[in-house]
Amino acid sequence: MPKTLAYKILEDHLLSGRLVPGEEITIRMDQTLTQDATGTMVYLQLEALDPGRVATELSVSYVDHNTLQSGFMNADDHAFLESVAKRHGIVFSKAGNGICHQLHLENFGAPGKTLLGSDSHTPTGGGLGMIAIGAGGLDVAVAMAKGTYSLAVPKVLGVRVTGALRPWVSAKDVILYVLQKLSVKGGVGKIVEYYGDGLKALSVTDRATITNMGAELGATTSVFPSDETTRAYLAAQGRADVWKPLAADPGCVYDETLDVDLSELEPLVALPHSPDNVVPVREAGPVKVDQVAIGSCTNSSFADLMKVAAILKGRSVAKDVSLVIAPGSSAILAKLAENGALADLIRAGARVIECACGPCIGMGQSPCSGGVSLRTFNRNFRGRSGTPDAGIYLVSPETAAYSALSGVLSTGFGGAGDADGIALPSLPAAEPLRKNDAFFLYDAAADKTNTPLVMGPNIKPFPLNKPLPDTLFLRVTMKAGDNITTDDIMPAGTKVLPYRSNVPYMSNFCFETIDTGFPERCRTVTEENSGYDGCAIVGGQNYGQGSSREHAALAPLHLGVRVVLARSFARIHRSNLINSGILPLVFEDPADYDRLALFNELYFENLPGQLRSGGPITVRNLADQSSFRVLGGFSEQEIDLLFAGGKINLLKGGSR
Ligand code: MIC
Ligand code: SF4
Repeated sequence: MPKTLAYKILEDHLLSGRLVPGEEITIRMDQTLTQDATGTMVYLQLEALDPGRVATELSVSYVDHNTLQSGFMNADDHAFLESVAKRHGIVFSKAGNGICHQLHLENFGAPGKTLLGSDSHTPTGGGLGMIAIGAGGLDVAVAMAKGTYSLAVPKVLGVRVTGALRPWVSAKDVILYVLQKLSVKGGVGKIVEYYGDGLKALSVTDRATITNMGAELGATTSVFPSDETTRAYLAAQGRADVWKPLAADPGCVYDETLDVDLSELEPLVALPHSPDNVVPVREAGPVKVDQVAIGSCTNSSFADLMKVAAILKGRSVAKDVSLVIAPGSSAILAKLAENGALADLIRAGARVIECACGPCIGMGQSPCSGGVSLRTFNRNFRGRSGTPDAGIYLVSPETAAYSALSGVLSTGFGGAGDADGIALPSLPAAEPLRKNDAFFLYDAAADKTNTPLVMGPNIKPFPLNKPLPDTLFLRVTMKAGDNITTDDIMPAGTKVLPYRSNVPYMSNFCFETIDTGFPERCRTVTEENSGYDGCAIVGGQNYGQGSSREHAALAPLHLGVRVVLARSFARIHRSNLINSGILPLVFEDPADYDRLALFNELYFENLPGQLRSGGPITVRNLADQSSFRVLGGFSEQEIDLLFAGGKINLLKGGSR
């Protein structure tokens, strides 16, 4: 039977299970990546698993999130990460080298390979024809130790691409269009596979913009074929040897399909505060702009920044606009410096900052109070920029640069740009970028496990759960709404992000942007003699969407959360909860969500029996002595994890 490209790559890596949607499979992981904000936990967990050299073909540890170093914490973390890399044969990318996904695409991604990353935008690699999946840190640690990863087989959604993009319309508009059509929940349980004639007009970095932001669809990953365009990109990187042609079998059948005619697209914008809140720029109304930020793993490629430089060249950023640009990698920045485009950016009034995540994760460049910031990034969740009442608009680099000049949200599309004498450059599909080996440390020597770990005082052990008891008596300490993000559960930004290695400290900020009382309420529940076994969180639909940060499970675990009840869960967060031994349970009747309130007391009886039976689980609400039912939908492997109180306990033999 003809197969989709996604299933062909999965089949090639299949170790156990059947490729049937919903069934659990285990696949071989060729590569892993980590970044520093999730990486310290990943590597503490890896050390707990006591491995030798990593079992993957290649593992890379990037430093890109916590590069402000406003105290000793980050530099200590970087030293720790470097020491772990040496011990286990992991490539280390130093701070300043760039953003993990951009760097991985440039230097290590290869068609047909599998990649697991402790960051939700790992699917960027799908632009090169990889199956690249974002996961919680512990899953990545296990992939490094054992070279494997287990997941429920996703369905495949085929996106047929035809036509060609018009000037001032680019890859960002393609994915914004897909988000408009499918929403932030539209990709859940699916791999998004692109095919069709229109692909030849999209470069690898365009494709990577699209697969990157497929994360915002909630998709497991997104993938493009590997074709002549891929070959040209890899050849330009001096890596033609890793190229191979890959495509879906002709006549394969997709579970769902979507058509995108590139010629029909126009510049789009995601309005605050969700990436799927998409309208055409021309319909967004007059929006006066305070800040424009260009960069992030979505839109910081050489081609993106060359377009920006061409738009800005010889002009000035509007007087009341602050324009900030963070290139995706040091190789890109070096090339912009060498060809003079950097001078065009600076002369136009751009603040060119370090090659790192920076403003995308709220590390600096927060907009002014109530400000409007146009960003080429992938997420515009409320508060993520560091300014709670700012409005973040997601746009393409072309729209961002043009708006920086005009001072209002606007586009050169439809003649206006050309009328202003701005001609967009015609760029080759791939431009050679010289790898910047000054920023990479390779330590491939066989056994370095006696290299000492460098652990600063901010690095604290990660919390461990207890094995599943027979009964649970819990108190509801949080009732949250729909689409709660992991930025809501465990905020980032300059105040909190530097403490990623210190879960006890971080947990003081849990749910801070929604309800500052949460940590304290949990503490009264977990104090001795309270009579409770712990806390429960109640959430709406798509609970835990967004980032892969495991801290959104570890901080609640530290605060005593044993169960999260929601209308539905986002994939990575659900796994992170299970890996931490916290039960993610879905209301059988969604209306039961409305019947629950803060401080309700919930009683679970015969939990092991109920879990093993695979059927609905009954919960008693002591507030009115009513009962309701929730569903786990757990695989055998997940049940074992929950019984043991989490993955580390299970792997260390703590199962009951
Ligand atoms: C993000 O974009 O939210 C992050 C920061 O890159 C996260 C990872 C993290 O929280 O460390 C992600 O997307 O997974
Ligand atoms: Fe970094 Fe932003 Fe990309 Fe996350 S989305 S990896 S914070 S650039």
